[in-house]
Amino acid sequence: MSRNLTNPPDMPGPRPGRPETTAVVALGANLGDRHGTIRAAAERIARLPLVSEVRLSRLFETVALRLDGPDPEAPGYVNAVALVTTRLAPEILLGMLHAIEDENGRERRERWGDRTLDLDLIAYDGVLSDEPRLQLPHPRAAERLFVLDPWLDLDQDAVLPGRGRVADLAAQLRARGEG
Ligand code: A4P
Ligand code: MG
Repeated sequence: MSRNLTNPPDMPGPRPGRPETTAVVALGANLGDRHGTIRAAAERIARLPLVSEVRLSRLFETVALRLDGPDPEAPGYVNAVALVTTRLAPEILLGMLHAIEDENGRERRERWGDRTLDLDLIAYDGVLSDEPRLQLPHPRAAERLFVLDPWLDLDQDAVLPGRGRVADLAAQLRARGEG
């Protein structure tokens, strides 16, 4: 086959790619070195391809929420939120978050059971999704102070898409004695 190198065929231009957006990731751990695991997970997220910045909130001590309610007898959680600037598509980002959970010895035995690391995608830009594999925003985020408080720590003006201001959601939960 001969090639005309003086007049090469049109090459595709650089792929336009996806614009940078902010993803909100909730981190939780109630087994092992909880603080160390959360900080290491945030650093690991920062090293993912197409992630340019990660801002980690302070770490919050919280009571374990079980399927039947809060359980002060269960190992307590450390929770945090990270604001992730990324060009990864949300489903790809969630797949990578699951891989980081696995690297940290996450076992999926029982729903809402004890865990070395849980990484949930709380929101991705304003995207709404009802897919069981990727619900956006996270369907239980609005009822959880262990998500809303660390998010507010990073951004007092945060908005949960479709649900409203995070500060208002947190105040409503506190007024009802929930969360
Ligand atoms: N999935 C769908 N949408 C999402 C999303 N936006 N982010 C799917 C993350 N995952 C999403 O998740 C179960 C399935 O949800 C996955 O297949 C995923 O594709 P999982 O992490 O394997 O299981 P899980 O975490 O036990 O279940 P679930 O229902 O996601 O639990 P939650 O809501 O994450 O709650 N108490 C305190 N104090 N702090 C905590 O952080 N966390 C939980 C877990 C319970 N109690 C807690 C805490
Ligand atoms: Mg989870």
